[in-house]
Amino acid sequence: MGNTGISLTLTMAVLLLHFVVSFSTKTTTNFSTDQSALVALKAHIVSDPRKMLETNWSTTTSICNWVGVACGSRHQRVIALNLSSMLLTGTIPPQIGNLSFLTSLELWNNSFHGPLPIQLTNLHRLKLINLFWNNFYGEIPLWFDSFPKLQWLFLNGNNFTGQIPSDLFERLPKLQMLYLSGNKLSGKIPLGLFKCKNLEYIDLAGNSLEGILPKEIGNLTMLNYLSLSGNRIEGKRKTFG
Ligand SMILES: *[C@@H]1O[C@H](CO)[C@@H](O)[C@H](O)[C@H]1NC(C)=O
Ligand SMILES: *[C@@H]1O[C@H](CO)[C@@H](O)[C@H](O)[C@H]1NC(C)=O
Ligand SMILES: *[C@@H]1O[C@H](CO)[C@@H](O)[C@H](O)[C@H]1NC(C)=O
Ligand SMILES: *[C@@H]1O[C@H](CO)[C@@H](O)[C@H](O)[C@H]1NC(C)=O
Ligand SMILES: *[C@@H]1O[C@H](CO)[C@@H](O)[C@H](O)[C@H]1NC(C)=O
Ligand SMILES: *[C@@H]1O[C@H](CO)[C@@H](O)[C@H](O)[C@H]1NC(C)=O
Ligand SMILES: CC(=O)N[C@H]1CO[C@H](CO)[C@@H](O)[C@@H]1O
Repeated sequence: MGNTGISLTLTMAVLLLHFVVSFSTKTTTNFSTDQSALVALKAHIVSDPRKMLETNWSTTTSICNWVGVACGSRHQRVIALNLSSMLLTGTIPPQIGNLSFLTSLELWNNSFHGPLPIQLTNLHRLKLINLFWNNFYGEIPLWFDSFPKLQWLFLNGNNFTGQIPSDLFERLPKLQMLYLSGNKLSGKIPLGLFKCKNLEYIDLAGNSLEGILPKEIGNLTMLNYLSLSGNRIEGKRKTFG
């Protein structure tokens, strides 16, 4: 009996140890995954005149204390990144896609440029993407439909070209705000847009869009703001709300 008791206790202790070790290994692994993603981002910033990140984003302190970084309290994973209005110039590296707990990505009012890396699609938890007032260019990627929780999408004031992909919106059921104004988008407003039943704000002003405003606009019962000015779109001006 005594022996069984001891060996049971031992087994439990070994199991517990195993659990603690594997748990902390996992946590560490993912923590440093986030860290290396942010270090990669920092390495892709070519100009930081206010030295916002230079000393603050030091690997000797926890990334959760870095300026612009917010972590979840339970897992200590990065849930929000906000580098807005920091006068930063640079590109977004593919490693951004490793911040797998990210719900909010805000880089607005900087000089980030280049195309958006496809690895952003790994970030299924994103609710907010706010990249307005940068110099991102290229076409608005089709894969922007990979965000089942996305509510707010701000790509206005960049240099995006080409058409708005027609099936872009098929899988964005939660979208409430869509800001694409001040780019160089052309072609027609895709019908797919009107499948986003939760849309409240649509701003497509200041592009080169053309055609007639589709009657399906009436399907968007939540809509209370629509701006199409500065395009070549026909249709009556209409007030919602
Ligand atoms: C980095 O910035 C954050 C937020 O401003 C601040 O709380 C933290 O102390 C800074 N860390 C270092 C090492 O400067
Ligand atoms: C992000 O940072 C900007 C500039 O510091 C601030 O105005 C904005 O409120 C922040 N966003 C959130 C969600 O806290
Ligand atoms: C944009 O960033 C610059 C530099 O930080 C700041 O002076 C300006 O007020 C910001 N604009 C907005 C609208 O926040
Ligand atoms: C992070 O992302 C890059 C590029 O997408 C990838 O090569 C790398 O294996 C990922 N994982 C870690 C732990 O950095
Ligand atoms: C926008 O893109 C065009 C080429 O498509 C380029 O000539 C122009 O310099 C870009 N403008 C900005 C502000 O980045
Ligand atoms: C708009 O609503 C009508 C009537 O409910 C429906 O038949 C049509 O498929 C909808 N169109 C779009 C693009 O969602
Ligand atoms: C415990 C935990 O969150 N593990 C995750 C660590 O990161 C990898 C890659 O992003 C995930 O596959 C694990 O689930």
